[in-house]
Amino acid sequence: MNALLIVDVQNDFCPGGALAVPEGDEVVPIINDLSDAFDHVIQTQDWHPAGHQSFASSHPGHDPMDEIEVEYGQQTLWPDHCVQGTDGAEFHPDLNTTRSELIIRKGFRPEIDSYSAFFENDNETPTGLTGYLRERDIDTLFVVGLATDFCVKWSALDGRKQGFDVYVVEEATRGIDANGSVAAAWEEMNDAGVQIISADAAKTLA
Ligand code: VGL
Ligand code: ZN
Repeated sequence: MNALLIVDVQNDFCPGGALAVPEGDEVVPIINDLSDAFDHVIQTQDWHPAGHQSFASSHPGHDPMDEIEVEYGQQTLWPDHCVQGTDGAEFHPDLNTTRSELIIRKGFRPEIDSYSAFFENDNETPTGLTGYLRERDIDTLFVVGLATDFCVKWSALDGRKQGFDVYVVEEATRGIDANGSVAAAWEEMNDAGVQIISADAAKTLA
């Protein structure tokens, strides 16, 4: 059984937002079209408390995109984004969310960032998604959304790690692309057995 997993299609990741992904809003109509084709739709929502550890503003002397060492390893620092309860954390207003059966919020622990829909960035704190999918007999995920090189990539890789079949719909994602990170992300996903397909192909498999 298949599900569409819509990753972080939120105002802050779209043009005009705090951590805007170039052309991030262009995925919205493509995703809406896909949502209609799938029997099951799941979303993630980046959902940080103010003062989150991943925010550069929490580390005096640091700027967004700096890397720092934290308890669980390297952490990229970001502009303040997707703060709980703010407009930036809301889904893009044109995203059709009515068919979403589950919305996983992530990144709400002040000291741990969370890119993946499955695990936080310590690689061990689960979001609960694996259990949810197994209990519902969902074995195949079609991943779309933002950003290709962070939350989409880590969700796809962890999906494979957890034993799911994973497709990423290429034109339904956009990336931040720091130093070629989008090209590297496609390669990493491909190497992990993630299948990269078009929206048309995804619809025929839905
Ligand atoms: C994301 C950086 C920080 C993402 C979330 O959705 O890809 N990237 N928080
Ligand atoms: Zn975030």
